Amino acid sequence: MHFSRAIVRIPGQSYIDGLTTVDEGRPDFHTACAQHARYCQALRDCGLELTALPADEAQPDGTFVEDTAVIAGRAAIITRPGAASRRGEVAAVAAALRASLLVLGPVKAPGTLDGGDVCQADEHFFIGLSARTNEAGAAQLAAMLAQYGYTASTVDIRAHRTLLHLKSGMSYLGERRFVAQPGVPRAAAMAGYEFIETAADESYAANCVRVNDTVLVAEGYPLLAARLDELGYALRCIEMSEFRKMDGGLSCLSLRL
Ligand code: CIR
Repeated sequence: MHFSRAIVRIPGQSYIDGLTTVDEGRPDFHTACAQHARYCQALRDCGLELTALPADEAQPDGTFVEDTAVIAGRAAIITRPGAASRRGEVAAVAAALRASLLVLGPVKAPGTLDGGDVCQADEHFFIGLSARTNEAGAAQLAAMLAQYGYTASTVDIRAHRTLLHLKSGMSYLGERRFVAQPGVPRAAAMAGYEFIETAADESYAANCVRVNDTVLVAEGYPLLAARLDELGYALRCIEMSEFRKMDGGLSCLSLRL
C-alpha cells in the first residue's frame, strides 16, 4: 500500500485527562506535544502530506484520530467509538476526510467500533471484538467494506484484558507478515501469515506502522528493532512515552491515506 497523506490532530491541554488503563502516571503535556511533532515529522519524511487538525479541548482523546475512521482505498468509514466520551471526535475528522475520500457511515447504534480494532492486511480486514468494538459495529463495517471488494473477519480479544484494541497487540507489515505480542489471539483467517513475535517485555512495540518504505517503531524496544532491521526494513524509532501512558500507540496518532 502506498500512502500520500495523513490526518493527525494536535493534542490539547485536556489530553492529560483522557481515558487510560495504564498505571504509569499522568502524561506531561509539553513532552506529549514535542513527541507528537516528531511523529508528524516522521510521517512527512516518509513522503506524506499532513492535515493537522487543531487541538480540541472538548475531546481529551482526540489526538488518537485512528479510532474515528477506517480507511479502505478511496473510501473512509466513519466509526462510532465505543467510549461515549469519544463520540464527539468524529465530526471534524469526517470533514477532513471528505476533502479526499468518499466518506461512508457513520457506524450506527447499537454498533460501536474503534479504528484501533481494525487491522488491514491487503484486501482483508481483521476486526477486533473488544471492550470498544462490538459485533454490530464489526458487521456494519464488514458490510461497507464488502461494497468496495474487501473481505473481513473478526478476532475476539475480549478475554485479553490488557489489550485495549486489536492493533495494540499486532500490526501488519505487508507481504503477509505481522508483528504481534505473545498471546494475541490468532484467528483462523490468519493461517498462512508469518508472525514476528515481540518479547514479552516489548509487547507495547507490537503497535508499529509501515509507511511506504519505512516502519515506524516505538523508541526503546531494541529486540524488535534489531529483528526488523535484520529483515531489511528501514526503521524510524519514535519516542512514545507520553502516549503510552494513555493507552495510545503509533498507529493511533494518524489516519494514513
Ligand atoms: C482511549 O482509551 O480511547 C485512548 N486513551 C487511547 C486510544 C488509543 N487508540 C488506539 O489504540 N487506536
